[in-house]
Amino acid sequence: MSSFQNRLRELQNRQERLLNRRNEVSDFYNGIYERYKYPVLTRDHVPLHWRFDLNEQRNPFLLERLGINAVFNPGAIKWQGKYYLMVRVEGWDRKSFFALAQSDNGIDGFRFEHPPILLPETESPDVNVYDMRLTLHQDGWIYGVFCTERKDPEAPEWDTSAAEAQAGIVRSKDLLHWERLPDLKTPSPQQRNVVLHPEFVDGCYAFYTRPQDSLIEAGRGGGIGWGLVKNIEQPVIEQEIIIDERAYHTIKETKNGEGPPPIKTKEGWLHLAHGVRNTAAGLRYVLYLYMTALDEPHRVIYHPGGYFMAPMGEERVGDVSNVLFCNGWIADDDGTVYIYYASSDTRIHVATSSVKRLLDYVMNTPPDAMRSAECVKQRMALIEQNKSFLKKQH
Ligand code: M1P
Repeated sequence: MSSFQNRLRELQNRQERLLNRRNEVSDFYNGIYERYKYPVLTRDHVPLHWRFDLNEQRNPFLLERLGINAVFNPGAIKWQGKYYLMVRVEGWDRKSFFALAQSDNGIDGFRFEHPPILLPETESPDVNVYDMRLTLHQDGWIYGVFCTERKDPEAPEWDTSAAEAQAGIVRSKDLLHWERLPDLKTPSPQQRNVVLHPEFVDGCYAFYTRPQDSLIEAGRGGGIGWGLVKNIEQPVIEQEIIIDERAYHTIKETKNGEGPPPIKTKEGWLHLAHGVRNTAAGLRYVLYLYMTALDEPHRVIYHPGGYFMAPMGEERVGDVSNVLFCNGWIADDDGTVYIYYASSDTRIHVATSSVKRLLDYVMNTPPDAMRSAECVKQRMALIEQNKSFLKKQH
């Protein structure tokens, strides 16, 4: 066997071991969710034939021709009994594309069984596309809302990083073939983290938005927004209101953004979002939950203080360190919730919980008291409540 063949065999075996590795609940405990020992997807899960030219004549050294830098920020959906992730796959060239990975149980065995998605374009070509949110809408379509980034047409020639982010929209009936609709128009100069609500509201399509002044800075864009669209084939939000504001000295001081489409529960719509604050080491992204009213999905009724999940251990390190980001979760028929989150823009993990536990968390965790003295009072109240229990134990 040639050294090309030996190396290839070794790579194939190594990848097969990775793809077949069973996942295990980790030692971490907070009662709210389980974390898992292994990421569900890394760049090493990407099929070898997407990266290497496997022809020995053309590629005698078995060089990786089109490498993959990272897989992260997937949309998620359970479809025909399988758990699907619409993964943001980023090449060595910094461009992202979408690819579907599927698993039978939602916690391991994720594989890319179809080639990358051929995303149709509008008359204004996308330079980069990423972070698709999948919504199975009441109208029967599966929608994918993603960020489309293009060079800012107003930027002077010397400025090679000014860009414009907007919400692109596609829809499908099978997750593989997608129809592109026009990009969403809103009153804001830029948009990211736009999510389609799964049900009609007042006969309209409803979107969670994140208005922003520039590519990185939310600026005057005050938080997670909301707006209605009459015609999804010409999607325009005329009026955008802020439903979950950024706030000083909180986990969402710098910016925030809606995660996946909310889960409908008997108590209200359960939302997962990310909050960002600045530190001496750069931006820190954590995840938080909140709940809105069933009849008014834009009206916040519960907002636990602090974060729900923050980067830990190896999650803290990656291409953009100190980041957890989530735009996909699945509420299963038995009430299990699979939360697919990415760490540090590098890899994808799963955490599991249940609708019941998440409701308990959201409805019974005190809100952010906003000042140290008030936070101490919250904690003293808890300590006080626990006194009688501790006495009984001794
Ligand atoms: O790098 C962290 C995240 O930054 C952006 O999120 P936001 O718009 O809230 O700043 C996104 O580009 C996201 O993809 C990325 O994970």
